[in-house]
Amino acid sequence: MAAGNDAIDFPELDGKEVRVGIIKARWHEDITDDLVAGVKSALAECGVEAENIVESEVPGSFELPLATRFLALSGTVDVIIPIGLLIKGDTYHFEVIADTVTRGLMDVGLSTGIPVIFGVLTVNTEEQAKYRATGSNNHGVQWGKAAVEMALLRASAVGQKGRKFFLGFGAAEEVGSKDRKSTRLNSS
Ligand code: RBF
Repeated sequence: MAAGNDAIDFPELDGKEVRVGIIKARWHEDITDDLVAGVKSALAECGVEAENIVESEVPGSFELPLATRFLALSGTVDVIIPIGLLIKGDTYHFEVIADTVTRGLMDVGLSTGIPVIFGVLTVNTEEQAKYRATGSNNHGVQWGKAAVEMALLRASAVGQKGRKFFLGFGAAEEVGSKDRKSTRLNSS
């Protein structure tokens, strides 16, 4: 069974107008840095401009959901990739926060409409984490591609930069500001 970066294929992705937010948790930073590098290589492959990538960081994975929400509400990015690594330790920390962080990140995407990619590795050992953060199995690569795909999906669904309006999935039609206004009024 295909796994890791071979698990799915991605279509051709044109990211030249996509703005991406990356938020890295500093716990296990040598490994989260590798994941960020994987993300950036995929973004470059998709044509995302370096100047359209916003990077910030938080102490640990527990802080990712709120930081992601702040960035989503800022309106400065089209998609966010929160990156963290939770490794099972001697305490119940992992059990207590893994699901919560996951749910928190999902909630931000659903409540703001800004796509949020799940860039948190939840593993038993550091060795498992390294395997998933290096070489051809660097999961950051598929997170970067997933981010561009979801940003383009959002653009086609709800428009971007005020030039389009919602028509459901597929190609949104470009409309002028006058049309936008009347569309909004009619639907209210
Ligand atoms: N943050 C992570 O991103 N990954 C971890 O594996 C991790 N393990 C932790 C283990 C313990 C016992 C504690 C107290 C915190 C840990 N954190 C970890 C940090 C956590 O996500 C958060 O930054 C801090 O609890 C401060 O809110």
